[in-house]
Amino acid sequence: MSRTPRTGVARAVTPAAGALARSATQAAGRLLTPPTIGLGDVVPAPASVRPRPAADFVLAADAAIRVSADADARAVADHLAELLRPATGYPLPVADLPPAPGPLQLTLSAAAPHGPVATVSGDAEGYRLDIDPDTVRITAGTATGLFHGVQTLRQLLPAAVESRTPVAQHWVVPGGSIVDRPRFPYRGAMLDVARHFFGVEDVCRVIDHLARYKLNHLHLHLTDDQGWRIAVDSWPRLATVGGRTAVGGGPGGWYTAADYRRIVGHAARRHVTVVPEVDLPGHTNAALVAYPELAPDGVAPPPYTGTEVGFSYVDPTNERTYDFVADVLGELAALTPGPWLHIGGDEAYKVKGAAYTGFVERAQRIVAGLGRTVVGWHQIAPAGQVDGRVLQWWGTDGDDPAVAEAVRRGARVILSPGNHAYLDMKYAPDTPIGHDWAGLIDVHRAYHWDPATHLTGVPAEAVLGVEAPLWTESVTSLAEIEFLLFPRLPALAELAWSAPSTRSWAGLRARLAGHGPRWHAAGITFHPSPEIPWPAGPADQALTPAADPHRGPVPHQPAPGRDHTAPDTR
Ligand code: TNX
Repeated sequence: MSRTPRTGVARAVTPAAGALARSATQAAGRLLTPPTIGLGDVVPAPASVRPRPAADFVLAADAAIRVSADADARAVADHLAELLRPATGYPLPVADLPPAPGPLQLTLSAAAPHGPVATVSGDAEGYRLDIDPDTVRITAGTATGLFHGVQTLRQLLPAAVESRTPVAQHWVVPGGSIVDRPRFPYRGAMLDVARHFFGVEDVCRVIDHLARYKLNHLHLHLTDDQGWRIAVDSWPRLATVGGRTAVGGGPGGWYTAADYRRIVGHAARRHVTVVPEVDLPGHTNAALVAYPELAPDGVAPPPYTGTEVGFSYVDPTNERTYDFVADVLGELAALTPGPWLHIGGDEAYKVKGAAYTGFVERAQRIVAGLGRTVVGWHQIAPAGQVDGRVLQWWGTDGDDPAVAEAVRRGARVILSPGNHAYLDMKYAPDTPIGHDWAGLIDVHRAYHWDPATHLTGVPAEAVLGVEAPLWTESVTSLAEIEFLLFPRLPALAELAWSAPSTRSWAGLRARLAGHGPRWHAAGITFHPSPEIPWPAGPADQALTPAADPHRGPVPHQPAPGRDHTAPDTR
């Protein structure tokens, strides 16, 4: 059971409100639909786009989806059907290929994707999309590639496809071919569920947002001073005591094993891997409240609901601490199918020198012993190398000799530069929530850096990818999460997916503009950044996000004066 009083309240929707939301969504879908969608209007920008203007495809009411006879591919076909059914109202039955080919085809092929950019071998995530008047065909070597192809197809349909209720619409897909594959294998976002807790439904919706933009990792920051968010059977008070607090004194909450499995399962069906983080040895006040024996003085500290960092730590000289680390990571590993375990390691200001590196090295060995790959914030760089270890760099100055040295010893790097990728930074001085310690990050700033060359002494081969962290000291609702994610998350996703030769700021601005109506139709709150030329529309349709009738109203309606709105047409 998730402790999510907020989302519980938001679901109480009256029939009248539901009807209103439905008609508002339909109206917005009709009015905001851009007149035409080009084959290249995709975010992230595909590797190769070849339009064939006379070859548009129109989805018919009796269309069927045909898929290679493979369980994972079939799941992708079912996902496509589920995406298209609500707005089209079409039945879209799914069946195996062959015998009947059908107008929508998802084909697994060892040779795919083939085409001008498919010369790189081992590309497990690439796909090919061919659209002609009779067929839409997605071909890929893996179900993951098919899934990414489906997300591209979704973006090529009119924005009203995002409606959760039927819309009268000509469902046209522009003709031509796309061949696509990612630049970096690790493309992610982080959600801090420790400073404020977000329930399973909210996390699943964030996963959906990642999947739209071909991000394939969700890092969950599960523990911090203000709250412990995952049940641990062998140390039960971590959740039942340590989970009861949050920044600002709210009720907190935690995930049971079943909750966490639901998140992991939802992510897996969207080809997203969950990366759980237990932040150690600092950021542990909530754990110490639950188990004072781990504290250096053995005394329980008061619960913490402020936003300072760096004051708490588990005792690195106490063997019991390592029992705790091994038990917690062991249970988490058992619940987590993905290869990564994140041990934090940031801002442990009171554990210095050899005490710190010694602690990290033991934690790294525990992770290795569980058969997993360790990830840590870049502060762990001075600790000894273990096979495959990954440093998540969150600095703001690309000269970091300790990280460069760790890379020379074999570490790989995930880039989360604080001044480009931190989604908790404000867009502008008047952004109502967020921080500014790493600067203001508008869409241009989020987009203007190159992961392959950003860190001195860290070659492109050592860069696993990009992750955009969202810390939630100032974030209390799903609408606020979305406001900080959109439109920056799609911009960062493009940096991680698209080759530099295929993308540009001018192109991104134009393509993001076309996504505003999609977000509106999907009920996604976003920041109407003045950098983006959002399509014009009647003023009243631009002011509130369309509520999704199946979710209830948008959980947090913006307070007066707050700028949590759908596209601004000024
Ligand atoms: C730094 S980035 C932190 C977090 C804060 C964040 C706020 C990192 C590894 N540590 O504890 O939430 O700044 O922006």
